[in-house]
Amino acid sequence: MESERTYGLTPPISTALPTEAEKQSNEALMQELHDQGTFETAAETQKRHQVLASLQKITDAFVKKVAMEKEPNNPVLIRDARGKIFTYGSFRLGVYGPGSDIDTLVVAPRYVTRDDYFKYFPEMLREMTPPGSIENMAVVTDAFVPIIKFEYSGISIDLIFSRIATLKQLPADPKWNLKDNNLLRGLDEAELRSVNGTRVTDDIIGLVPEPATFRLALRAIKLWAQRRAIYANIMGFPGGVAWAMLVARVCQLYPKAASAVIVHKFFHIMRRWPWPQPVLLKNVEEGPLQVRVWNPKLYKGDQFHLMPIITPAYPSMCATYNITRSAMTIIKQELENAAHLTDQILCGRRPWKDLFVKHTFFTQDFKYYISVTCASRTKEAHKVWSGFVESKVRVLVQSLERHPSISLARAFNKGYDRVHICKNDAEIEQVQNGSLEFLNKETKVAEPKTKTEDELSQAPTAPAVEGGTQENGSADQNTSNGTNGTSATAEEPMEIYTTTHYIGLTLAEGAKSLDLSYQVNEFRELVTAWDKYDRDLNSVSIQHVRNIALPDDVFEPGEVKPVKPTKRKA
Ligand code: 3AT
Ligand code: MN
Ligand code: MN
Repeated sequence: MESERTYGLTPPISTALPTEAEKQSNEALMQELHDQGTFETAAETQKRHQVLASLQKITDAFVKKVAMEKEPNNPVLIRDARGKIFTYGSFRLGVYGPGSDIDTLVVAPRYVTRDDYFKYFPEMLREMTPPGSIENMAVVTDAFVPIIKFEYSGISIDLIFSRIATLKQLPADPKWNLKDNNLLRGLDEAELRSVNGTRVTDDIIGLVPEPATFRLALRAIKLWAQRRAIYANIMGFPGGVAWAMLVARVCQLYPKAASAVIVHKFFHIMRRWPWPQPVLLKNVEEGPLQVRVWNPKLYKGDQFHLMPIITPAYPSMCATYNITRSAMTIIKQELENAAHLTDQILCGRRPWKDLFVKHTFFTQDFKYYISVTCASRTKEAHKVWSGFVESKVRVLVQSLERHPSISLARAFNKGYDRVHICKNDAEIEQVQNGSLEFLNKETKVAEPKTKTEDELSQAPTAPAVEGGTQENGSADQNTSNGTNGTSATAEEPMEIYTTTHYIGLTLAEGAKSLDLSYQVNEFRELVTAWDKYDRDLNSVSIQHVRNIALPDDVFEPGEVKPVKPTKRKA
């Protein structure tokens, strides 16, 4: 018998091997995930590996170039100069699909700085690849994690960088990795964040008993969470890393189980999880740096995490620090529903596809919505502005859920990007305030293709939302905010870019009216106080939207838009 390693902080719940029925259910799950298009072809995967091999070559050349520049009289150092690429994200976890990017980290010896990376890497990418194969490059030097984004032969690449300050030469051993905490010594915050992605994913893989079982189960959980619109770190839901850690924990508890069983147990374990007790894959490590490690006993802030899921690699952090109270309510409900569904699925009474049914955020879940529309006059300005506003929507959600008349505020997991063609300032102003009258018909809205089985929405019977001091049910009084400084040429049609986020509201029992002016104004002040906010280019508008007034493009073919209830019951 092989020696059995224990994974995780507690002994397994069961070490049972899969039964025949479970093996069959597992086959069915695999088939369903194929049918749902979550796997790419072997040829596409091979292309990814070619792209990575090419990036490794460029990385070596880049390090050598810097070595020659900085140590011209050190031929040995130049001869042995090399870099190394690592991946993180869905590719590293082995759960990538046809549209996934490759999240890649470039690691270099200590004399190579981030400035060198941004100075040389973009041009070397173009020089060392076939003409035209690198497209849409964006170099973002001042981001939280500085990054070069591009497409290489049609594959999106997120390329980040860190040097290793303790090493003048990277080891040639192909097994060399970033696990050793001492490699973090001397790195700045951006470098620490950059190596963290790889260190965390590597640790997660190393902490599950059967990586292949883990991957298939995680694919299922990811697809479920995406379809239920509860997969979005930025909106206050768990992101890819957090879902991966939850699945990994369940794998530790059932080390021999098939993926189908892991999925089933996942819902049962997680719906009963005694939050705020953290989900940990191993004991939180101390390390060589003067950095904070998640510890609610030491740090008051860490006590506020509602559903703490802690990254294993030093320095451990809470991957779910931004989960809101409403998000937690929704996640628990979804776990509960899925637990019952998978009870049926595992015993063969329902098919796996029932687990992956799309959410009903726009068709059924709410009668009242808040829309947050940010607008810009140029594509470039919009990228920056919409990114910032997106990162703050969760703050508005949190302030809405504290409102006495609101029991639940739920942000949709992503915003809707639209392009509008306006002929004059009046039209621009309407667009800035959320009008879709001047929509460029070419506008594509990013929504994953999903099978839908929606029924007609129920006739809503909640109390009317009154604007309080507002008129027309609009929460936005100062509608011309940010538009004052400019005047568009009357003749030339102008493109206006908008992104709209929708927040669904459930009113508290007995709530009679809904005055959100305080929350709305506070949010508007927060985002427009940003030092990169440019009132000539950017604007933001927050509106009430009734379910029956939702725009058509949030509905997919086959979905039924809510209609005004008729007096009679059908
Ligand atoms: P896809 O298959 O690419 O859709 P993924 O899990 O790889 O799924 P991403 O490429 O968006 O997702 O992210 C990969 C990792 O990059 C996850 C997280 O560690 C890091 N990351 C992504 N976005 C952010 C962000 N805004 N802030 C901090 N870290 C981020
Ligand atoms: Mn990715
Ligand atoms: Mn990415």
